[in-house]
Amino acid sequence: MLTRAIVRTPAATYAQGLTMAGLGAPDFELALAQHRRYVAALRQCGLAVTELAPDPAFPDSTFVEDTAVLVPGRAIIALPGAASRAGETAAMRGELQRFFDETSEIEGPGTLDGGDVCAAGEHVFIGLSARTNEEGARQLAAILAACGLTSSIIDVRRIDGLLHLKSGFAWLGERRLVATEALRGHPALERWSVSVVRREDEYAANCVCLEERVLVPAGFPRMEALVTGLGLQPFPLDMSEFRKQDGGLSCLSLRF
Ligand code: CIR
Repeated sequence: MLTRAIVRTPAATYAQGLTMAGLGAPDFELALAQHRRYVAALRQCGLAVTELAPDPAFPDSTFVEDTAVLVPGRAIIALPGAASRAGETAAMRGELQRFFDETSEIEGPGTLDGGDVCAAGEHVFIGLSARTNEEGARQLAAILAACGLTSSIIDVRRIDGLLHLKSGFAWLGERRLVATEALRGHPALERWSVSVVRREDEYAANCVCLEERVLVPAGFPRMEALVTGLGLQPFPLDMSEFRKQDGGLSCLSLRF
């Protein structure tokens, strides 16, 4: 059961971050308001939230999920694949050491973004992407195996529009997954119950399941209906200013 989350408030340099979305420049004040709402939602769902101060040296540092992979009892410090983001892990390492006795590190030449890692109970899906390479995935799989967790690889490098695996994929508890159309039929998903969303709803496949509630981006009624149909409760949040920077709901927090 998840009890805590770590977030980082967007910095004034937020608009200078990486993006391929082509949706225009983000409105910083609106991003701050959406972030406040996101933090409030995590608290409403029962999580104790640690809010880290903005770090203007790293425009993408609000996307804290990419800096680490958290499994019960262990924090694995990632090594983000984008050069401008690699330094984000230093501050997060110190923060996580307050909560985790055991830490591991992804080491070069491996690279790994937390956004490519989807923990689904005792199993972890690891995406290969433009940010996570085979060596990073191999190192993570070995660390997870030592923790008693199984893993499988999903290569999204040829899938247009997916920055990370979780840009189009999420765990909804038990054996339930939600995935974008392009991942339908992937061998790693056999024996899982996969709800497939249409390409136009792909952004909403990045959602966050917190027990019975599922944080979903606002504006995707088919996704809300899908969540309701699974007996869960959708909790829509406006994400427009994070989407402009290629960020999804899960990217804004580390949950453990
Ligand atoms: C980046 O390109 O790294 C950021 N602008 C967005 C990161 C989004 N993170 C995620 O999907 N886990």
